[in-house]
Amino acid sequence: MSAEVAATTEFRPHSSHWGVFTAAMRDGELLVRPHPGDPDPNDIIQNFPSALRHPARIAQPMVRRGWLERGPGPDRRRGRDEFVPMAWDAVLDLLGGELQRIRDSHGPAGVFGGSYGWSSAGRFHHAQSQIHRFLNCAFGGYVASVNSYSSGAASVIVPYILGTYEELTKHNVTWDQVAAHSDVVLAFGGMALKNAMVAGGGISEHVERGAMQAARGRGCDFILVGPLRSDLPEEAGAEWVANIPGTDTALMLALVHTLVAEGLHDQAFLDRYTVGWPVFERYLLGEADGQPKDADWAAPITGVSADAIRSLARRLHGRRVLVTVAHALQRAEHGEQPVWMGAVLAAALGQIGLPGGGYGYALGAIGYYGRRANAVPGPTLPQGRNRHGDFIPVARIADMLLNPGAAYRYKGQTRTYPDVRLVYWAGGNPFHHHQDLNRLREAFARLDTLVVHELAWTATARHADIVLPATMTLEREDIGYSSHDPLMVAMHRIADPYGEARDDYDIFAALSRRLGAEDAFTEGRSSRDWLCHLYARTQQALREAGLPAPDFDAFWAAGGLRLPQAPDDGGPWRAFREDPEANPVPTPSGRIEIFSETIAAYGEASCPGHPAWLPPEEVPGAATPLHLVANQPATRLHSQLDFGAHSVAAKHRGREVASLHPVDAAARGIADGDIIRLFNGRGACLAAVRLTTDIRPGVVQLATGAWYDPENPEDDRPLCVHGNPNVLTRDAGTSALAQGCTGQLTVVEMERFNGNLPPIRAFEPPMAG
Ligand SMILES: Nc1nc2c(c(=O)[nH]1)N[C@H]1C(S)=C(S)[C@@H](COP(=O)(O)OP(=O)(O)OC[C@H]3O[C@@H](n4cnc5c(=O)[nH]c(N)nc54)[C@H](O)[C@@H]3O)O[C@H]1N2
Ligand SMILES: Nc1nc2c(c(=O)[nH]1)N[C@H]1C(S)=C(S)[C@@H](COP(=O)(O)OP(=O)(O)OC[C@H]3O[C@@H](n4cnc5c(=O)[nH]c(N)nc54)[C@H](O)[C@@H]3O)O[C@H]1N2
Ligand SMILES: [Mo]
Repeated sequence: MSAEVAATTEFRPHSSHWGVFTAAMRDGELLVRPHPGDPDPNDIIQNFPSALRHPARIAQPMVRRGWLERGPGPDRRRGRDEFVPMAWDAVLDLLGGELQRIRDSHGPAGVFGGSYGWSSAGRFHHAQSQIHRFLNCAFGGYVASVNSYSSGAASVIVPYILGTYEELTKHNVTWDQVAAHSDVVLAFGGMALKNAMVAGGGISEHVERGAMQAARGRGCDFILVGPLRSDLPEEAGAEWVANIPGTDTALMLALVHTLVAEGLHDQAFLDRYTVGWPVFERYLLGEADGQPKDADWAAPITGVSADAIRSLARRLHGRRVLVTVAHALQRAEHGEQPVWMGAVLAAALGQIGLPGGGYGYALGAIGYYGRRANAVPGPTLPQGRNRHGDFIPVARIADMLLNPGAAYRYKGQTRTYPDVRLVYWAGGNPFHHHQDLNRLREAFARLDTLVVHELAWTATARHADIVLPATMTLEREDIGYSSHDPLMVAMHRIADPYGEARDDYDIFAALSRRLGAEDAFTEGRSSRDWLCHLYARTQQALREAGLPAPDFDAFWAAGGLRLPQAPDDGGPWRAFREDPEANPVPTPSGRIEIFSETIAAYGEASCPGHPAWLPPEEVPGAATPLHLVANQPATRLHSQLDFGAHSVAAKHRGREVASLHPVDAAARGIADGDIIRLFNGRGACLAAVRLTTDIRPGVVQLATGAWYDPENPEDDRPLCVHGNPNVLTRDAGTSALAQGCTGQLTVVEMERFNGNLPPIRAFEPPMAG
C-alpha cells in the first residue's frame, strides 16, 4: 500500500496522459524533467510542481452539512452548502451504510457508476477501472455508461458503415505513412499538435510534428478545413479553408459532386468495395429531392466559394490523398454525418487502403493514433462482470436523472431511463465534460446521494455529499502503458500523499470490507502485489515471443521496458483492398456501406440511411449571432490541474482566454485584453479576449477546462466568472442513433464586461463549517 515506499530525492521515472517524465522532491519542491528520448515533449507536465501541494487539493474526507443533518434525499443545496470534515473510519462507515441502504431498497439499478473520465495514467490506480471493479465485485453491479464524450457519434456509426472503430483509429494510416507517401492531406478540423500531445496511459515519443515536417519537405500539401488556422502547425505549411463551423458535410458533398460531375471519381473502387453508391448518388445529384449537392448549393451553406470548392475537388484527383476528420466535427448536432461523408469522399477518390491514403479518421486527435501497436499486451486491472447490464449513452446523464422512466432512442431501440438514487464518481469531472451545467446542477439536485473521490476541489466535488480525498499519481507507484507507445514505464512514487489522501484502491478496499466482500475486491493483494501480478501478463507474452522478459524487480529497477511493436501494415482496410472477398470489413455487407439498410430501417430522421446534409437546429441568429467553438485546451488535459502554474500562466486576469476576430470585436467595442461576457439562453460566463485574424469572422473560440466558478452559487443560472464554456453549450444528443455529446459547437452573443471583476474562487477550498 502507499506507505511502503518513501518519497524520492533522486529523479525517478513517472508518467501521465500528457507524457513520460522523471521527477524528484528536493527541499520540499517537486522538480520534473521531460523524458530524454521524447523528440517533442509536452509542457503540460509543468503543471505538476505547483499543483502537488496547492490548497485546491483535498486534505481530508468531507461530508456536506445538509446531507449529514437531514440524511440522503433530493436537495437544491448541493453545490451551495458547507462541508464538515470527518475521520476516515467514520466516513467509510457512513458511506458503507448508505451503499447498503441503496442496495437493499433499489438494488444495482439505484446506482449510476459510469463515472466517465480520464483519471490518471497508471494502469492499476486507474480510477475508472477501480470504481467499476468495486461496484461489480463488492456491490453487485450498477447502471453503466457506454461510448465516450470523445467519439460518441463516430464509435457508434463506424461499425455499421466501415468496420471496427478501434481499428479505424488505431490500426490504419500511420504518421510514418504520411511522412513517406501522402501527396495531399485534407484535414477537416485540422490536426492540432496540442491534441496529439496527449495519450491515455502515457506517451514517450511525440512524433506528429516531425512527421508533418517530413511530409511537407517531400512536397505533400496540407489543406486545413476549419474555423481556426492554428489547427495545423506551421510545419505543415497548410492552406486554410475557413468554412462555417458545422457545415463540413455540405462541403464534402459538394467535393464529391464535383468529382462525379467531372468524371473524376473512382467508379471501379466504388463498385468493388462499397455498397449503396447508386442510392447515395441519386441524392447527391438531386434526383431524389430535386437539389443537386453541387458547389453552388454548398457555397452559401459553408461560406466557401463555389470556385474554391471546385478547384479543391480537382486537386484531389489522381493523387495520394488522405482525408482526416477530427473528433471535434462529430461532437456536434448530426455528428454522425461528417464521419460517414468523410469515408464516402475517401472512397470516391478510391484511396481507402493505400499507404498514406484513404480515411484517417481522428488522426492527430490523440497521441496513440497513427502509431504502431505494441505487439505484447500491457497491464489492465480486471473490472469483473456487471451482472446488472443496464446502461445509458454516456452524455445522457442529465436526461437520465431528470426523466427517470422516460423513453429514448439508441441504435434502433427504444430504451428507458432507470431511476438512479446514488451517483458515484471517481476519476472524472462532469462539471468539466458535460454540457449545459445549469441543467446538470438541477439533475444532481434530484439525487439521494452523490459520492466523489477527487484529488482536488473540482466543481463536481463541491456538488457532492461525500467527498473522499484521493492521492495524485505522483504519490503512488504504478505502471504506465499505452497500447501504441513502445515504452512501458515503472512509475515510481515521487511524493508523500497530500494531507489524509488515500489511493482509490485503498478506499474501495476499506468499503468492500464494510460490504463483506473485501477478498472479492482485493483478492488478498496489496498495491505492490497487484503491480507484480499485472506485469506478469506482459512478461509472459515476451517470454512466449522468445524475447528478453525481465522479472518485475528488474523492470522496476530499470525504470521502464521497451516493448516490441506490430508492423505498420495498413490494418484491415489494406487487407480488404488487396482481397475484399477474403478480408471483408465487418459491416453487415462486408463492404464499406455508403447506404446502410440497417440504419435506414431504424427510421430516424436525425440519421437516415446514407450521409446527408441535415441542417442543424442551433444556428446563429439575431439573439446569438456567433458560433462558439469549445475545443480542447492547449495547456492542460481537460480540467486536470487547471490550478497548476502552466495552465494559470495562459489565463489573462485569471480568466480563460477566448479568441475572436477583430471585426466581431470592433462591432461590439471590444479590445484585445478586455474581459467579455459570453451568453445565450442557457447561461453566461466571463472570458478574456485575444484578437486574432487566424479565426473565421463570426466564430469565437473558448477552450474547455476552466473550472466552473459561479459568482453567486445561490442563483439558478449563475455567471461563471472563470470561463467554462459548458455553461453555454447545449445538452442534446448528436442523433437518435448514437446520442453522442454535442459540446463542441454552440451559438452565443458577447459584450464587453465593464463591471468590477469578480474574484476567482474555484481554486480555494470550499467552506468547512
Ligand atoms: N464543450 C465541450 N465539452 C467537452 C468536450 C468538448 O470538446 N467541448 N470534450 C469532451 C471530451 S472529448 C472529453 S474526453 C471529456 C473529458 O472529461 P473528463 O475526463 O471528465 O475530464 P478530466 O478533467 O480529465 O477529469 C478527470 C478528473 O479525474 C481526477 N483525477 C485524476 N487522477 C485521479 C485519481 O487517481 N483518482 C481520482 N479519484 N481522481 C483523479 C482529476 O482531478 C479530474 O478532475 O470532456 C468532454 N467535454
Ligand atoms: N492538450 C490537450 N490535448 C488533448 C485533450 C486536452 O484536453 N488537452 N483532450 C484529448 C481528448 S480526450 C480528445 S477526445 C481529443 C479531441 O480531439 P478533437 O475533438 O479533434 O479536438 P478539439 O481541439 O476539440 O477540436 C479540434 C478542432 O476542430 C475544429 N472544429 C470545431 N468544430 C468544427 C467544425 O464544425 N468543422 C471543422 N472543420 N472544424 C471544427 C476546432 O477549430 C478545433 O480546434 O483531444 C485530446 N487531446
Ligand atoms: Mo475525449
